[in-house]
Amino acid sequence: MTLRKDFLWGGAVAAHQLEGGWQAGGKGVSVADVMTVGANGVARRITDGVLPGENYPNHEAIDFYHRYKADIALFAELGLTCFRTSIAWTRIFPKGDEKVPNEAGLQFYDDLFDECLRHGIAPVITLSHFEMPYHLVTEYGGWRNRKVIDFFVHFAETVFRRYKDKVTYWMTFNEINNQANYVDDFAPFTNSGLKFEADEDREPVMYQAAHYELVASARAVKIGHEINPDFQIGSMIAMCPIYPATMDPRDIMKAQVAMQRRYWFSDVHVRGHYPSYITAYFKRRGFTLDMTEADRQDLAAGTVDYIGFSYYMSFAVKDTDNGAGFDYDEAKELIRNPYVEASDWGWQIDPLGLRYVMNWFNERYELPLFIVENGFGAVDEVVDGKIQDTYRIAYLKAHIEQMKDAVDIDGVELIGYTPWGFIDLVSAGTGEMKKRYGMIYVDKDNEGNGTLNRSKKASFDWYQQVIASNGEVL
Ligand code: P53
Repeated sequence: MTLRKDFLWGGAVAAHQLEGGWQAGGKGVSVADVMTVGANGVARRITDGVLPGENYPNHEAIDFYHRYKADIALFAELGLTCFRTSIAWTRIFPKGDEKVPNEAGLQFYDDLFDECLRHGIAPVITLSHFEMPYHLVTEYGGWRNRKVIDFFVHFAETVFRRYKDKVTYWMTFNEINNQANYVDDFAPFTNSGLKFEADEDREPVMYQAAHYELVASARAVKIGHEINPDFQIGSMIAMCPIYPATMDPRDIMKAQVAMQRRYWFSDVHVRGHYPSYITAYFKRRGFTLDMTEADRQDLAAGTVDYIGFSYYMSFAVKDTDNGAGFDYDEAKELIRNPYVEASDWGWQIDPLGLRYVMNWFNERYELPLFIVENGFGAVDEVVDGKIQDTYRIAYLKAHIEQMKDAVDIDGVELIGYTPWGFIDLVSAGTGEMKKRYGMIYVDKDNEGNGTLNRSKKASFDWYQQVIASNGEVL
């Protein structure tokens, strides 16, 4: 048997993408609540607060807030041994800067985790998954403000204490490195609650926000370990490896720089200090960031226990500036890789890349890995009452095969695998329901119409036997 006996087979979601109940139980407005629905190739708009007449898909999402008991029974039938979700910060601290938490919000997650545990499903919890309190954006400028560190640490400490006997696996910031693309509005806002002035130099603002988040993450890790030494607290990195377009040494160098710009975040999480290539870059660009000696001590004292990461696709880059500094602009310089297929949304499907990145992480950090997202966003059609999502099964099967090779052939230590959106939910990038990842279908469309009924797709039956055989039967 390739995978360890206690391998965690799960599914992954995030609070704002499935719960709905955006004002239930005293919940506050989060950044996800002010994002409208987009479409394939059409960005979601970020509105000035919640405005009448707009379609905000996260407000209701798939109404998991009211349906979680029946849903978890279905997750148990699927055979999950873990369930990755997040705690909506705004249920616990509706505005983010309160001293006293909202009891109704805390109780909701007590009930949810109890329900999971009753079914033998371990909750795996992300503290901040694209859903910070909107009040922290309007009053403090989001993570550009150092004060937000204390608010986050207070939130982390509150939930660590409350759920210390119910949750073992935690992650601090979901895909903290998405904001390496600071040119588009999406990632800076969802990661860090950043909104920019028209003429503002965005890049140093992103680095400053990321620094505060890394300090907050490290402080949370340290406190978490004090509250329960058994806690496993990980990073969460969006891993899209960036390949060189050719064997031209300039392309190789360009790809290396691109990887540095996208993955220095995990260096800090794991090693507890900044890598020299990034401090040299700050110096060269003249970025003077607010980083104190106390911050450096915090970073060193709160390194992560494992690497949680998402893997959907790979990127490729070509050197187009003839080596003039090999600087890299994530939003502009990526090219289409002709060796791999792409999804309808242009995400380049690359199963072997999963084995490649598992080796990359293992070589660099020698920490256990946890694949906390992987999946295929596609349009599903009901034929004779059932969705035959063979394309999704093919995607997941190909990735699980590579994951097993990384364990078996390359000796990588792997904790678990939680495919993304295994129950259909609102897409983060586009706000659509149509971009589905699920093994469980949810009857709802982009306009918000539908019964919200749940039903099993063909991939449900397939994944059930994958889990039952601990990955032997694919
Ligand atoms: P959607 C970009 C690149 C890789 C992962 O994404 C990303 C994103 C943001 O769109 O997000 C993660 O829904 C994220 C989830 C998200 C999922 O991937 O845009 O952690 O919240 O839903 C899939 O298709």
